[in-house]
Amino acid sequence: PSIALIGAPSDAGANLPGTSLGPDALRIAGIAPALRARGLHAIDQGNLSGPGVDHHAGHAPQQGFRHLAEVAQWNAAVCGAVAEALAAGHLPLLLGGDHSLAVGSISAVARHCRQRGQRLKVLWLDAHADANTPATSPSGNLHGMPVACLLGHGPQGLTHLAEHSPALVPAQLALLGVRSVDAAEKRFVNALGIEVYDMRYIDEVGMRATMAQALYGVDRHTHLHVSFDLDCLDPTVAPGVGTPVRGGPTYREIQLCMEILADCGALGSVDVVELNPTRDVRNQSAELAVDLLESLFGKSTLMRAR
Ligand code: DIR
Ligand code: MN
Ligand code: MN
Ligand code: MN
Repeated sequence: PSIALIGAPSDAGANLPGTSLGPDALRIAGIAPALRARGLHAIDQGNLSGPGVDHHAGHAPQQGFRHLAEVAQWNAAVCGAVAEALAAGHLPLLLGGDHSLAVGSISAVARHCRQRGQRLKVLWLDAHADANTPATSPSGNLHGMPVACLLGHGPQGLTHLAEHSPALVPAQLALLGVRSVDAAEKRFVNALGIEVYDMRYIDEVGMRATMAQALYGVDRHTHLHVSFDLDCLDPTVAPGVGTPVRGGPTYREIQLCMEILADCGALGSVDVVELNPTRDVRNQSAELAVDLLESLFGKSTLMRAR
């Protein structure tokens, strides 16, 4: 299918300004030509528009979150654009923007799958569990809450984007690369029985066996959504993020992850989020993201017949 690149230049859900520059940094790193070089038809739809926020104003969280109105408005736009792309038969590739935008993107994907009776699996690649609720969040930043919102826990403006709530049930979701989880967030993740492959698991069993577990039951008829937070990567390879956490996958480990995802043949939609060019070094994290997306879309580093 054609790939629809949808830019969502928002930092309303983030802890810092700067993820609003993410879509253009990915374009400058050559995302569209890289996909075209793979023989794919990539259509850059440009950027959605939405409200800015003033991170310097130092607003304290209200009812547990910061900038909810702005985040909800961005997510409504993202949900609409992703739904439109799916309806047109395109594979939506959301260029974030902070990770709160995955609520809109995945709400649209979930509705699409529900309407077609198609199985959905969401793979969440992230250093964080993103499963805070307004009651548990230590920061009030909505980029720390999208998993909870998608599971029906959060403000109405983010839990009902595509009418049906919750958008997802825990069994449709797997978190991978996790190494920074707040205490109350950990209780929430465990209480809901969310599938988590944290860094210790990856260290102990290796990426290949981890991926086999995470993709158990995913076949070519499944819609696989990959929500890729760039802070999943070790900050030594991807410094351009707002909340870096040491101890992430190496370049080769995450590339293997992408190659295995490509091989499963079920990829249906993707988010690339949390790129913050103001924290980057000569756009290297954007270039790395493009490199990894090439792998996700089937580029093989070895001499395989693909
Ligand atoms: C932290 C950080 N758990 C929070 N979360 C981040 O603010 O809720 N998510 N950075 O991406
Ligand atoms: Mn503010
Ligand atoms: Mn995240
Ligand atoms: Mn993260």
